[in-house]
Amino acid sequence: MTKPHENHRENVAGRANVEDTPELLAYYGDLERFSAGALWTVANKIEPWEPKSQSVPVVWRYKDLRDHVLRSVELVTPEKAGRRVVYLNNPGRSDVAAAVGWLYAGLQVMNPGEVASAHRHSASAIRFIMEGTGAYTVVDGHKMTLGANDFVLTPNGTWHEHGVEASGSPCIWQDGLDIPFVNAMEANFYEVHPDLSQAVGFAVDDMTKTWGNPGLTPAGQAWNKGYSPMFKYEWAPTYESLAKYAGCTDGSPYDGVLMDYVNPVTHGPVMQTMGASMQMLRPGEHTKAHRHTGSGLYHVAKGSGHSIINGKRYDWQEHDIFCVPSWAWHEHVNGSERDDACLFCLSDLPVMRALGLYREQAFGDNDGFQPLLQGKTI
Ligand code: GTQ
Repeated sequence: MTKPHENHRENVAGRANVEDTPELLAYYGDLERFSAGALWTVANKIEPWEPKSQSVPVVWRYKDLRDHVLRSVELVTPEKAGRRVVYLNNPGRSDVAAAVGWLYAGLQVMNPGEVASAHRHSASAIRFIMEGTGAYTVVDGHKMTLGANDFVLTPNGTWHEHGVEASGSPCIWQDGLDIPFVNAMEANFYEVHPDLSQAVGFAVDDMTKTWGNPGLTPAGQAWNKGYSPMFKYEWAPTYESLAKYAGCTDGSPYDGVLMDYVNPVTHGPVMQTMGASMQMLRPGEHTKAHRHTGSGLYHVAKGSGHSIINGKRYDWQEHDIFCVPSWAWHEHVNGSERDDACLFCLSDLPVMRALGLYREQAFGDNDGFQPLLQGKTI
């Protein structure tokens, strides 16, 4: 650890640049005794020229993790563990258990017939289903059936529980929560449901059937909560929408064919703190590099390829998860000349935008592609 007064000696007018002297060191010591400090000892660190993410780019490969996730089934029960989850631990963010930035992620596994008790918390969550049949989630009494690549919300404050029907098969899904963010805001509450489970009070999948119809909204139905009433976004209509849109757009040079999941009432993000998108990279597509504020956690929904993040290449295939830290240069490449590839992305962009912190920049040089750092394939 560097001591505060050793941080950043930048010889730039207008920036802190004070050499230590015995008098100053004594002065710093005196201030410390009264829980105070001299700003110039920390100024360049707390006000960097541009964001300096503590997260490092990581790819979590499903072929590496899947067996370990399944092993947890023999080791702990959902009753004992609360949630049987292997979480994704970014080496730069293990102090706050984040996968990237202020986002948490984990791989949860459940066997047929298992149920994890109902709870609610201030953190919001999504699940992205990876494999298995018979998975379901209940959110505030609304039961949703879940298939591969479906994406379900459990917004902040909603009671939720997960299970797999006895007739199903072992299920694995990705959880994504804003736990680190809500903890950073010192606003996280947690409650276990008094009955440990909820009564289902509505027709199965009613929220998606009510609110998820293209171009139509249920007459006379009001919804004014801060999150989308469409709790589940299914893969088939998502893919169909991307394919249709791809048929009539050149897409973005930086993102290919990208669509945001939205709250059908506001057309804004699905939740206040986290947003989600699905992007299609057409066969052979290589997007140009850009960077923006906001952390992204990508889940490969379909296909294979690689991304170049801050000059290093990260190869990925179906169900791998990788992260792009805030303000990191990134470009994506579909490795197939025949098939499209689809990337689901969970992000904190709604926070960035709502707070006026969103900023983006195109990589200007080299036709918009990052030069690869030597030997940097991960
Ligand atoms: O299912 O609400 O992976 O509270 C971590 C914390 C899942 C959940 C996780 C959680 C949940």
